[in-house]
Amino acid sequence: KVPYVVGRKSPTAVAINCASKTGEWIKSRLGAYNELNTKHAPGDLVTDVDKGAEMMIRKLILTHFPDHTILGEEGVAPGAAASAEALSEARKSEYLWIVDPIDGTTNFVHGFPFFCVSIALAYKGEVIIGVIYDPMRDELFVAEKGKGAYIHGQRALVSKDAALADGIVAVGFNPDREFALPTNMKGLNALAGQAQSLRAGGSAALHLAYVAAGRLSGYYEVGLNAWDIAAGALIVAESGGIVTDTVGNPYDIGVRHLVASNGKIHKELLDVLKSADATGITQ
Ligand code: 2AM
Ligand code: CA
Ligand code: CA
Ligand code: CA
Repeated sequence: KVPYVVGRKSPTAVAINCASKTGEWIKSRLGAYNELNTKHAPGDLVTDVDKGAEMMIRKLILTHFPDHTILGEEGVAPGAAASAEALSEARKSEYLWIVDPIDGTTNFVHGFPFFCVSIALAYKGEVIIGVIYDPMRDELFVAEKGKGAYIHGQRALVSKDAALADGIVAVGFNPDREFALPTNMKGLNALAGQAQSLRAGGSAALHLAYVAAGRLSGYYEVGLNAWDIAAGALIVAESGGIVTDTVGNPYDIGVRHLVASNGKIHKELLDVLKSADATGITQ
């Protein structure tokens, strides 16, 4: 049982408020952003809207929970991952918010309407709340540990597809051209002959929300970060799905190579990635 402090606003309400307010603002900045040069990787973009959105979220969270810790993508060096030290600190901190202010920045920059705000709350390293908001469709995905996942108040459930061949699987094109992209391409190639169809929308968090909603039967990508996954992983699990790393270990905030599915196709998905040498993990 999570010992919430009595008399405080519920963290779920704060997360929902943060995600929807920030999402509305992001939408209002479509086509009116300034691109900031990170020079990290050619495909790794960041704008003033990413930074501004993260500041809005931080401010709102700290107004209600001044003693909580926040791990946000724009709070680390450009292109940096959530470091091992940051994650080990995170596991120790009682309440840790894991925030991606815009997941799908490349889409946002080009006006491709597939991006979202992703906010998770972890208690001693375990995700207990996940909220994803898609401002272009006004879709709000919310999960609380043990209480199910909801899309605007309607129960979210994963798809019934029993085999890879029955559904759509999403993949990602991480901008890291040394390791992640080539690995993902191997996975993509192998899945192409197995899944009914493939998609790559460019937002890890929305892919996870779509697995939870039963629109995708699975999603695979290596080279992600804690903030891409945390909220979506809980939302998938609470919708009846399964989230693991690419070799089948259970989800944890340190996982970067991800497989999420409706559960029924999970083993098949892991097997295809293993035989294609596309897990990104050497065992
Ligand atoms: P972002 O838009 O928040 O940066 C697309 O494959 C996914 O990869 C998106 O969720 C995107 O998140 C993420 N992504 C973008 N650049 C990345 C990087 N340098 N390392 C890891 N993930 C990245
Ligand atoms: Ca980014
Ligand atoms: Ca992201
Ligand atoms: Ca981001």
